[in-house]
Amino acid sequence: MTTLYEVHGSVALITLSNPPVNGLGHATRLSITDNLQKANDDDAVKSIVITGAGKAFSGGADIKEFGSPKALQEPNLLSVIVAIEKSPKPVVAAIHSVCMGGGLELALGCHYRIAAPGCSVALPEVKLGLLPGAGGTQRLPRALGVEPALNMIVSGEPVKSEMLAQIPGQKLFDKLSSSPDTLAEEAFAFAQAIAETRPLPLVRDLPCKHRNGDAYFQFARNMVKGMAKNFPAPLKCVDAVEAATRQKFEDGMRIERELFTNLMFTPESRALRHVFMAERAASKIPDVPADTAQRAINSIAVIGAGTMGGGIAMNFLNAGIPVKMLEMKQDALDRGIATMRKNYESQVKKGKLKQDKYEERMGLLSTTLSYDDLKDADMVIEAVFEEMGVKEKVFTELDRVMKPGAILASNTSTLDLNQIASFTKRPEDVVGLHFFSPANIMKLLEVVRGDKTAKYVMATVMAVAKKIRKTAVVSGVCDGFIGNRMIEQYGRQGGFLLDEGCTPAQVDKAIEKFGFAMGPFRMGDLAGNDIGWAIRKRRYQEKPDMKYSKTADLLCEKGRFGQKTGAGWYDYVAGKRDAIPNQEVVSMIEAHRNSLGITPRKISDDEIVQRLVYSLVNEAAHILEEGIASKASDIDMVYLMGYGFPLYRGGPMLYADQVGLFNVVQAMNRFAKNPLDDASFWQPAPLLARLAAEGKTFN
Ligand code: T1G
Repeated sequence: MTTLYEVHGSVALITLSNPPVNGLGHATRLSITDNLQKANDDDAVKSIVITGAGKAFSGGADIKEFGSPKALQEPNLLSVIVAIEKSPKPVVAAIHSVCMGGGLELALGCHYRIAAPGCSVALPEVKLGLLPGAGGTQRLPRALGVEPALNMIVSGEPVKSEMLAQIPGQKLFDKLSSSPDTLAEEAFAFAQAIAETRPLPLVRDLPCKHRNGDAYFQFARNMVKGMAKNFPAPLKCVDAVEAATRQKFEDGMRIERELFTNLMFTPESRALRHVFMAERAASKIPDVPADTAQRAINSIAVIGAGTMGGGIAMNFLNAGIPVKMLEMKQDALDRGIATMRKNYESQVKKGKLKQDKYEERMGLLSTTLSYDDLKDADMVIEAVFEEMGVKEKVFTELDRVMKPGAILASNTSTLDLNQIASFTKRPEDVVGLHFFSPANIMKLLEVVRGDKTAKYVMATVMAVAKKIRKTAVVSGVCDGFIGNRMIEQYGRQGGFLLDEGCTPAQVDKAIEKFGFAMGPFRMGDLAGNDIGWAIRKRRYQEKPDMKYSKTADLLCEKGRFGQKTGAGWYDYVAGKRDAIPNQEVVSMIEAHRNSLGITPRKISDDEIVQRLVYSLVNEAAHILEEGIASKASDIDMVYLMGYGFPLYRGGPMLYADQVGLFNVVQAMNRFAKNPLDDASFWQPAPLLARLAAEGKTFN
């Protein structure tokens, strides 16, 4: 059973009990209608209360059911809500903690609603590429008023129950309990008080008008169009709510249903639902049970007060965790702290951070020039120069001073974590925490698991990642881990495209039209072309037969490192980020082509996008085969959260699934025939070839 049934005097209590968030899956829906019937059949029962067990009233429809027949299996959510409305005995919703999506729609079908203060109330369906599909677009405007309802539906953002209760004329809540603890008894008392009240009030019978609807909805559409970009759902939310003001209830419900069903099958909704589940799946490590004991992390040490060290430290200060920062010289410390202050002060100026919060956070920061001061920290994260000799010195010192049980983390982005761990006598306590710059902004955190990293260390850092609001993805040890290993192939394809006839702007525009935040050349200018240059120089030694275009080296030899030197693939005007195409660079590329005897050809945007994106997919398939990543959705999270892959496409692996792996392999076979490309790279990874041959998908 996924609802509990009790009778107390003349009140029947139906408690949703489907952990973790009382998702309204089929079994729960059936259990609600069965118990509703039971309550109506029991003469001793005069009124009914519905509430939720655990940490939510209800988190809505069961997202895990979407796409399966169960989602529509009767009683579907619409039928459950109608059954509640038709109940001859009054039904009171006792709402607490979280009341979202279908959970709120269920409550709107009840005759009365009592909410505890502090409850998060939302219709977040738009964040899944949908709109409320069980009457939310028709009932909420009736209960709350058209404009506050439309704001909630289009934003999907939660609003606190006490805020909603203050909206003039609202009929969403009949009352707020004086506290969460008194909700149950107040709901019971209310249910007894209205037991004989008739007629039973129905939200669907409330009027729903907007005094100047045409103008308002036109304004709403213009606003939504701007923020919706590649997502169709927000505009459909406006359509559905407008229907509530213009149609009879049942007609409005039909319009909502049609809009909802259409959105369910859009690739954008498929992508957003995939991301919702992928983000939560990433925190689960197949061989580390959820109940693995964790270490308490109440204090952090950060080695290095540079850009990365400062950004890393801010994450913990923001989470209220004290940080002790070490540098070799006082002026480096002073510079690092000044940068952190500047970051916080700009947030205060923008109104994103209160002054007292800023001071509170900086109050948690201490500094030192001596390793011995770090010994009591629960975890230390080094963000020093990316060179193995330096890492060795740092970890030897850390091994000497840190207390037993401390976690020793490296922020390395490319170096071998197992080798770093070997500099200590406690490799089981060594882990990689690869933050992405700017570390206090980027959500992605690659957690690099060494061969000897202990399971409790993994469990601990994954929990810490959630606490500092990072999306953590576990990576095995290889050069570049997941993201940087994939982007190296993406960058190689960008270079070959230049050799074969493209300009940097053509490549960037094509992939930005596909949805990337930035193409490879604008991104190189932002990150610094010298970073890729250093990696290629290492590559030329390690893998002399790995093919690269020389154009990026030629660019760096001219000192055109990008925005930091005012010029890279593009020119930049001081203080502006606009990438201005530079004829000298284009001529340099043309001259380089001539020197190779290459006749430039016109390359379509489709080919540009396919070669860039499929290079990610093929390298990712190798990463999966080698067990560097444990699941394809983890790779999607890396690319969505750290590399600007378009959210509405769900990540490279979901995108490849939607194109069809057979088609991806076909395209790769074509690229392999191009003598100027790298035929050996375009041999499909065995996993990809197998899935394509079997008509299967990554996800
Ligand atoms: N369905 C299924 N599972 C869900 C779920 C849901 N609606 N919400 C959460 N979970 C799982 C989640 O996958 C994770 O599972 C666990 O619960 C804890 O989640 C017809 C069609 C409710 C605020 O969009 O916003 O109703 O990883 O880590 O931080 O109009 O979950 O443990 O296996 O996020 O405390 C609309 C989505 C659905 C709400 C709790 N509802 N959920 O946050 O825990 S569509 C939503 C959330 C709908 C109707 C339409 C949050 C939360 P696991 P968590 P949390």
